[in-house]
Amino acid sequence: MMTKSKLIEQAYDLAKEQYASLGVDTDTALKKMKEVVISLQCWQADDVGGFETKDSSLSGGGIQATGSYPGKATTIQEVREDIEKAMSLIPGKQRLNLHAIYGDFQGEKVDRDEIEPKHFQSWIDWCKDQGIGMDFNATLFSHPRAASGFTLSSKNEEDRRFWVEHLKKCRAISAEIGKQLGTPCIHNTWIPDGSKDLPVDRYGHRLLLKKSLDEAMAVDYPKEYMKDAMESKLFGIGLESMTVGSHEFYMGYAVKNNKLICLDNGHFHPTEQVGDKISSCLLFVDELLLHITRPVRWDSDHVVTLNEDVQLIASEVIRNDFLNRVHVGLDFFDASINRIGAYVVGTRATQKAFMKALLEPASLLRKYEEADRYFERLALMEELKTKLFGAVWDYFCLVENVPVGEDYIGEVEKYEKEVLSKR
Ligand code: RNT
Ligand code: ZN
Repeated sequence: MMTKSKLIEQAYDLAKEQYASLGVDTDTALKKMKEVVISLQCWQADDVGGFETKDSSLSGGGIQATGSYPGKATTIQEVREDIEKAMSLIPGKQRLNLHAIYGDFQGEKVDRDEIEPKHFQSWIDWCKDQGIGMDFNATLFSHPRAASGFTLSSKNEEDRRFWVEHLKKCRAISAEIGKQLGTPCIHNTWIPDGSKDLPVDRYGHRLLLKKSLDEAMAVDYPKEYMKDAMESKLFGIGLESMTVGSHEFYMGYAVKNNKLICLDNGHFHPTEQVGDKISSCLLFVDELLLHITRPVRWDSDHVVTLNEDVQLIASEVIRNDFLNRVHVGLDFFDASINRIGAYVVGTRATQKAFMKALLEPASLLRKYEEADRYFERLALMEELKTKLFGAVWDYFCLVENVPVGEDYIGEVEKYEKEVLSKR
C-alpha cells in the first residue's frame, strides 16, 4: 500500500496538471501562501475574559461569547499553551492579536488608564520566542466606565477622558511592541458606543468621538512601529438604533487622517459583502485590517468556515495583489466547542480561501469579462469550485509539516484529554 505522504504527493501532481491546463501554476500559489499571515485573536482562548483583577465579565456593545464548553484558558500561561497548540496545527506563520485586558498584571490592580509596556513585556518575549509579530487592541468595554454604553463618545467628561487616556496608553504600548519585534503592530480601536432606542443627538456623540480620537492620536509613531486601524459597526444587540462609530464615520476619519480602516464582516447589513468594499477603501486609504468572522443572523462571531463571503474577501485581495496592503485578522469567539479546535478550523478555512483565490485563472477570467463573455466567466468560476483544490491544500499542509486534512481532529481530541480536561 502507498504511504499517506506518497498519496498526497501523487494527488498534488494531478492537481498541478489540472490547474496548469488553465494557466495556473500551483507551485507559485504555494509560495505566495507564505505572504498570507493571519493574526490570531487571543480572545478565542478564554471567551474575551482577559486577566485584569476584576469581577466584571464580558459586557457592552452587543458582543457576547455563548457556550460553556469545558477547558477554557484561565491563566496567561494557559492562553499561550493553547495558542501554541493551535499554531502547531495550522500551516504557515501567524501573528498574535492581543487585547489590552490580557496584560501580565501579576495580581496587581492596574486600571485601563494606567497600563504600560511593562505589563505586556512577557507577551512580547513570548512572541519573540515564537518568532511571530504581534498586534494590539485597546479594550473599551467590560468596564464600569463603559456601563453607560458610551466611551470615547461619552458626554460624561470624566469617562471620556479616561478612555482617551486608555487609547493613548495602548498606542504607546503598540509602538513598543512593534519596535521590539521588528514588525509593525497594528493597533485596532473598536468602541461599543451606541444606542438601543432612537437617539436625538447623533451628531453630538460623533463630534465627541472625533474629538477623542484627535486627542488620543495626537502623538505620531513611526509606521515601522505601529499603525492605527479603526473598526466600524452597524448594529449590535442593545445597539439597534445607532452605533456612533459607523462605517461612514471611520471612513471619513481614516481618509482625512491617513489611518487604516478595519472591516469586520459581521458589522454590516447581512446582505452587504465586505469583499466588495476592499477595492473602494483601498482607493482612499493606504491599508486595511480585516476581522474575518462568520455572522449567523447577527454579529455572532461564529468560527470562520470556507463560505462565499470569506471567499470574496480573499479573492478581492489576491486579484488586486493587495496582500501587502491588507492585514488579515480573525475575530470569532465560540465558547460552545473545543476552543483550540475553533482556532484551527477558522484559521485553516481562512487560509483555504486565500489559497483558492491564488489558484484562480485570473487572466482568463478577465479576458472573458472584457469580451463580454459572461456565460464563459460564470461557467469557469463554477467549474473551479470542484477542481482538485483539496489536493493542493493537503500538499501545503504536508510540506508545512502540520496534520493533513482531518488528521488534526485527533490531535485536538488528544490535547483535550491530556490538558484541557484537567483544568
Ligand atoms: C466587536 C468587534 C471587536 C471585538 C474584539 C474583541 O463587535 O468585532 O473587534 O470582537 O475587539
Ligand atoms: Zn471585530
